[in-house]
Parts: sequence; C-alpha cells; structure tokens
Amino acid sequence: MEPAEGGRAGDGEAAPSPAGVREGWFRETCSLWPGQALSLQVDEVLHHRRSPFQEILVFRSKTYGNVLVLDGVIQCTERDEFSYQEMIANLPLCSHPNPRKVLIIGGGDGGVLREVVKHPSVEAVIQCEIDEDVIEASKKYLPGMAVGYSSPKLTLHVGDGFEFMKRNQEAFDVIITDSSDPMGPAESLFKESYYQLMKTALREDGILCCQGECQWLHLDLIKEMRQFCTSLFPVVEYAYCTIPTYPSGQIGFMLCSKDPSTNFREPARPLSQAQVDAMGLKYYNSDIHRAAFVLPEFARKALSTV
Ligand code: SPM
Repeated sequence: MEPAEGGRAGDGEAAPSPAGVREGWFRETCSLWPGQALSLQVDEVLHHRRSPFQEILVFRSKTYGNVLVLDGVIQCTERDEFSYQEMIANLPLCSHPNPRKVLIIGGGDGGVLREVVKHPSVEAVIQCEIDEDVIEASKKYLPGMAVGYSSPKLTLHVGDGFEFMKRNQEAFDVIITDSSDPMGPAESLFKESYYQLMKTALREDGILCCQGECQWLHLDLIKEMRQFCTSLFPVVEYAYCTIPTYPSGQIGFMLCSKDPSTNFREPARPLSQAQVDAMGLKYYNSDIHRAAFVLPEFARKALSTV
C-alpha cells in the first residue's frame, strides 16, 4: 500500500492513499454536513482497503486513539466511542421490562454488542453485519470494542439485515440498528419500509432503537422519520447523546415500542450505582437516560408538531 500523506502505511491490500488524509491530518467532509469538517491528527495509518461494500480506514490518531472510518466518515474513536455505544444499547434495554433476545443490525466494530451482552437478562444476541472486513479490522485494531465477539451469547450472521429479518418474524425483544449515515450501504435503513420490517421482526411488546442522526444537521430527516414511525408504532421518541467526533458533537436515536404502555423517558429498569459500576459504564446512567429525551427548544418544537 502507498503510504498516506502524513501517515506511514500499515497492512492491507494495495489501495490509493486514504481519502481525507493529507499532511498528517484526517479531515471528514461530507455532503450531509456541508460547510463544516472535523479534523484529527494522524500518527499512523494502520489499515486501508476497499471491501466489497465500502472503503475501510483505521488510523492511530494523536489524541483520540485508533479511529475507524468508513467511506470517509468517522464511525468510532477509542476515546469517545463509549458514549454512542452505551446509549444506543442501554436506552432500549433499560426501557424493556425483560429483554432476553436481542438483534443488532450493523455494529461491525462490536461496541454495541459489548454493551448488550453485559445485561444479565439477555440470553441471546444475534448480530447481522454485512461487511466481514469491518469485523476483522475491528478485532485487530479496536480490541476494546471487538471484545463482545467472544461472548457465548452471540450468534454472528454475516449478511443482509433485511433478508435476515424477513426470515425471523416476531422473534426479538429488542432490535438495535447501529448504522452509518443515510448514503451508500445504509441509506435504506432510514426508510419506512425498514421500520415496517423491524416491527414485524419484534415480539408483541418489542422495542427498537436506531441511529437517528443529529438534530443540528438533519432535523428534516428526523422529522420525516418520526412521522412514519408514529404511523407504525404507538410510542415513538427521539433522544441524543454528546460525542466530540461526530459532526456537531451530537448524535441521536430513534426509539419505538410496540407496547403502548412503554414510557421511554423513565427507565423501566433503572440501574443502581453498583450496577453502573459493575457494568463498567462511563456515559450511561439512569439520569442521563432521562435527560437524553429533553430536547433544546428548536428541536422540541419541530418534533412536537409531528
Ligand atoms: N458502533 C459505532 C458505529 C457508528 N455508527 C454511527 C456512525 C455515524 C457516523 N456519522 C455521524 C453523522 C451524524 N450526523
């Protein structure tokens, strides 16, 4: 592989210099957040290859640990990943009275899986990730996230989440979709037909939680999603967390329940401080769960009309 500008080459098949790496810095630009960019200083490019689905880049950064980038967009850094992974896992799991069987769609780095298997009530986790190369890169360069792959609760399915759910109806207590952004391979995961399919794959009191984009950047998309979710589910909420390396420093979650009595804003199973400590949580606790649904006025107003 050709060395990237500003970074020494690591392993991987021959590939051109990683998009976005220049003069020792990785710069994340994307048409989904026009006119703004986040830059991280690169110590070394560790892995760069094109899988059948996307361009995969892992680099060691100066101050955020190892960083996974797919098609030029940051997916996680070792320094702040816990915020997103803990929230997308624990918001739905702590809202369900007894989650036993969980489906994760996407989440190839393993961080969400790591959080889900911590729950004693969870007996089985099925993860459906389409890109095996992301899993392998994570096992090698993001071991703190990929640790979940060694759980005996896991059945890993490398393949398409749509096809898997069509074959597994009314099967899951919780479905978590840990996807990249709505362009390229993940575009269909932000559409009504996908939410309809998740609904049929959930048990009668099932809950779903999906990567729900950022209120500062994608309010129209969030509004549209909330609209179709409300036509499918009796309970729908949007929550968010802070995370320095996603655009605008935040990312949200769309939560839907088939059970009309679900109240996402109050955890059905609050965690004691001893449980938070035992689970090694660094972002999620029951207070941040409640706070995650309290939106700034511009977003509250936009979404309350839906
Ligand atoms: N397990 C971590 C995978 C991350 N999945 C979400 C990535 C989103 C990246 N882009 C954020 C853009 C927010 N508008």
